[in-house]
Amino acid sequence: MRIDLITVLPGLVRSPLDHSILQRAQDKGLVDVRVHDLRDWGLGSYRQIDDLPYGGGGGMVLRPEPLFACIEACIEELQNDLGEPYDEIIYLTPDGETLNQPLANRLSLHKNLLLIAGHYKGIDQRVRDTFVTREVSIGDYVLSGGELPALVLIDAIARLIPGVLGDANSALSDSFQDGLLDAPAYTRPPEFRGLGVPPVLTSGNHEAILAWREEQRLAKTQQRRPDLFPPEHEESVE
Ligand code: 6GU
Repeated sequence: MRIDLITVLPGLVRSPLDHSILQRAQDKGLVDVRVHDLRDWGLGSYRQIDDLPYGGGGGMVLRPEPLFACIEACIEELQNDLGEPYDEIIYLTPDGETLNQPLANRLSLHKNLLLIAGHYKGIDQRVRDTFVTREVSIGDYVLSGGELPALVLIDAIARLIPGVLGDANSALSDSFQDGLLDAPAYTRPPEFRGLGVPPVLTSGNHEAILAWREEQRLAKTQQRRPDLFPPEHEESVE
């Protein structure tokens, strides 16, 4: 999958992309993330990218010219590299649809995504009207910019791409993947500071272990997330 990310803070997004699962996904050639600095398309000798909002109010708005130029350059570069268009151009914004597992699943099936991380008071509406095909929020709280949400979205998508995770099954057994929270996990030692491990897990009885985990998942979901209960299995890919 090819993911282009437009940001005014390229340094902020670099480190998470260069570690752990996301790094491995890129090293394996399964995900190709390219970060584009909007400032490169800024206006004049000050490379201006933002301005005061028409109609007043606080904060700054990203101007349309640098974003139009950057987005059009990305579209052209993708066409030159792969001969393909973006499947989605996604603007990260608190007023977008809330990210959940079914949406991550759906987006992970695409080949080419362009993500736009806004900043300040947002971006000029004409950019949204012209290019953006989907607007995504990562939850009902306000962050300072779209960079962290873009990284959250990239992580949620990349780990679903076949071959990215070591264990082919582990993405499927995640909390939320089938609408239930995950069961408790234990590892060695079997006793630590007087704290034991549920005997079933060391019993060697695989059927009993599966039954125990299912029981734990149901109980935890009912207790912590009654809004998810009963789980809607049909919704997992949509
Ligand atoms: Cl996508 N952007 C910002 N600035 N804040 C958020 C968000 C996005 N999602 C939740 N809060």
